[in-house]
Amino acid sequence: MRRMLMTYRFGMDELMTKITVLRDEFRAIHDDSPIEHIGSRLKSLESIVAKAQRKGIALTPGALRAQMFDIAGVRITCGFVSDIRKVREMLVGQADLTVLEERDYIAHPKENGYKSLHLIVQVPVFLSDRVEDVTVEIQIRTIAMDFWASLEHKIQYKFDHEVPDRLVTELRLAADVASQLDRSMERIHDEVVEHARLDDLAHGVTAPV
Ligand code: 0O2
Repeated sequence: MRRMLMTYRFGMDELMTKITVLRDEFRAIHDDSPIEHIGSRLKSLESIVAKAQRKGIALTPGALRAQMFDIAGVRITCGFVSDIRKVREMLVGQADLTVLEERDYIAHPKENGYKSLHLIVQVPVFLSDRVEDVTVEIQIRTIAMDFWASLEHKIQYKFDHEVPDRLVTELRLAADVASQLDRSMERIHDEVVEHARLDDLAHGVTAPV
C-alpha cells in the first residue's frame, strides 16, 4: 500500500508541474493567468479505508486503482467560470494525459449546490523499471465555488455527513449566491477585457509574441 501511495504522489507531482508551467507561462506572457491557485493532496490511508468501506471497494491495490479515482487530487482555482473552460482545454490537449472521465458539476450541479469541473486523468510516471499510468482527479473551480465547497466539506465532517435540514437549505441558498457572484464578476471582467482591447487598438498595440 505504501508503494502504491508513493506512485500516486509521483503522478500528482507530475500534474502539479504541468499546471505550474501553464500558470507561470501565462503570468510571464500575458501578465495574468486563468489559474489563480493550485493545490494538491494525497488521500490519507484513513480516508481511503473509510471511502472503500462506504462504497464497498476491496482494500487491494488493484481494486483501489480501478474504482477509487480521487486518491491523488489536484485542485485548480480560477478567477472566472470562462477560465475553467480555458484551463480544461489546455489540459485535455496535452498529448501525454489521458482523460478517463469528465464530471461537469458546473453544467449539472449536485443537489446540495456543489459546483466544480472534475477531470479524471491518467499521467505516465517513469519508474526505475517500468512506466505506470497513474490516475489523478483534477478539480477545477472558481474562487466562489471553492469558498462554498470548503465550508460545506467542513460542515459535512462536523455533522458526520448528517447535516441538519436547515443548514442544507442555507447551503443551497449560499450556493446560489456564489453562482450569482460568479456571473457578476464574469460580466465585469468581459467589460474590462473589451475596454483593454479597444484601448490597444486605438494605440496600435499588438498581442505579445
Ligand atoms: P476529500 O476529503 O476531498 O477527499 P462517485 O460515487 O464516484 O460519484 P466520488 O468518488 O465521491 O463519487 O467522486 P466525485 O463526485 O468526483 O467526488 C470526489 C471529490 O470531489 C470529493 O472527495 C470532494 O473533494 C469533491 N466533492 C464531490 N462532491 C462534493 C460535495 O458535494 N461537496 C464538497 N464540498 N465536495 C465534493 P471526498 O472523498 O468526498 O473528500
